Amino acid sequence: MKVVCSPEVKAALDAGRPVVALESTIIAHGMAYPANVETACAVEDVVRENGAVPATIAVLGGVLRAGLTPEEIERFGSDGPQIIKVSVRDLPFVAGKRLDGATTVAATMRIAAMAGIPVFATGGMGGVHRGAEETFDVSADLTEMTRSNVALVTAGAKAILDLPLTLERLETDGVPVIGYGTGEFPAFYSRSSGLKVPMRADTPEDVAAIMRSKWELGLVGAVVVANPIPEEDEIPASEIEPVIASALQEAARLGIRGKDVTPFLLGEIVRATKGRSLQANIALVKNNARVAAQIATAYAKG
Ligand code: PSU
Ligand code: MN
Repeated sequence: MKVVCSPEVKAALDAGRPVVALESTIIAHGMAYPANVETACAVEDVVRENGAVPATIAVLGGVLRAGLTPEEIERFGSDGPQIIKVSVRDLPFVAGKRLDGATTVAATMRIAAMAGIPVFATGGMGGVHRGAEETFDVSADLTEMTRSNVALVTAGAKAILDLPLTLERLETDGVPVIGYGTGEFPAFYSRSSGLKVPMRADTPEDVAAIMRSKWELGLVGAVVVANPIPEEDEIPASEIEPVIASALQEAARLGIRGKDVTPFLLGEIVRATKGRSLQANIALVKNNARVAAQIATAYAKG
């Protein structure tokens, strides 16, 4: 199966110019309409302003696509949760049944790798959920990081997760986790988590060199670039933690399971913070898009 690239994405890839992959679950399931569409378009603009071509990835009518039109982004945003959230497990279903699908980090990484796009910006990657020792809830994003050669720029991992266990799993899987301009693993809404990153890089060129070395060594899989939310947009951990705790309680009370867990928790947090967490989320995605475009540019120079 081939990935169908937009003419702009195809031209950039053919010419060896920088491209940044973007996911679509964040559009359909991660934010409400119309903030989701505004953010998706603003993020594409940030990628362009920083010298790269944005490739928003999704499945349309069963076709794997890289680079959506503004009309397609508008439709994904307004149809929202009606569009199937597609992780790697769901790809054969939506492709086989010719359906639309909003791709998670895992599915987007796979499609980006198939298309030859080595850099991908998201908000926050999935990881090991709190209580995973009972629920076994570990995002397929982590599994895919052992399979697809893509650098993922993420604001650390969402504070709804178990961050120490997420880092342990990445260590076991041999996935480099690079603190970008920081020695600490960022916690999505907050810059700090109290957890150290195993390595640090301060420039796009340093990250590009690490990516090249990983793949030249024949090591398969992702490089995680943990990029903290800008200071002016962060929500201190002490403020967000009680909100997360009550969202987790509510999820348990309602028996939310499987792929519904992450969208449910994000929605609860937006409601409880009266939109402040949404502002933080938008700011960090844009910041990740900027850094990803700079890394893609450095990597393309070879
Ligand atoms: N980060 C966000 N918003 C999101 C997600 C991440 O800021 O909506 C999505 C991503 O698509 C990620 C997914 O891959 O949540 C993880 O879902 P799960 O835990 O079910 O694997
Ligand atoms: Mn899960």
